[in-house]
Amino acid sequence: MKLYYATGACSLAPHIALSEAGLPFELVRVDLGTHKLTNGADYTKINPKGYVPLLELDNGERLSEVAVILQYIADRKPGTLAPAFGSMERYRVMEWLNFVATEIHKGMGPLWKADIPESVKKAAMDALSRRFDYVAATLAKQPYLTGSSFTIADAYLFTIVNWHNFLKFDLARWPALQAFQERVAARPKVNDALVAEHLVKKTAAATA
Ligand SMILES: N[C@@H](CCC(=O)N[C@@H](CS)C(=O)NCC(=O)O)C(=O)O
Repeated sequence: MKLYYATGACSLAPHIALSEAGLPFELVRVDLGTHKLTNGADYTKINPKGYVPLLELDNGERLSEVAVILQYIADRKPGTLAPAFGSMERYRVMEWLNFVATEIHKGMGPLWKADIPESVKKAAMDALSRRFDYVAATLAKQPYLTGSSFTIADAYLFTIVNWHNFLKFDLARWPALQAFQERVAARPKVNDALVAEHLVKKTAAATA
């Protein structure tokens, strides 16, 4: 499989899932400023949506949308990163995936834009803070979103909340969320993905 990605973007979530699942994959970097690959190819010819992530299967078929790609990856290794399709536990993971996609990922959009008035950014951050309150209350009771096991929903949440490093907002207001970020970052396979995207240096734990 080939994962089209941009450094630190939401494509980090499927990158983490591929790494955690132990599946063979190739990374193809996309410059989101020019929509070109490093070899100069036009990415919009590969994905007309223009955005990352995109997963290219070995048969050449292409799959987009973070929450769907994550489930495709999880289902290649049943029982590791998501419960069985059709089970109530799976619907809980899907409920979180949709929440992260629509309430957190897309809720963060205005914070990235330089040409948006401060009042709009403040309203976006206020809404986001209420979502973080909800997530943090869950994570105060259990290590991962759906309980004691790491799932694709955690990979997605971690990826999006990691943007606080670029957007410079403080997570200290949500200690359980801050602890979650540290817990996920310490997973050796997550560290591998972060290192591959040059977001962190390799840790001693990850080399063990
Ligand atoms: N609905 C899409 C959203 C993906 C998305 O927002 N990708 C961003 C990076 S995190 C992107 O590539 N933006 C550049 C663009 O839209 O041209 C999904 O779930 O995959």
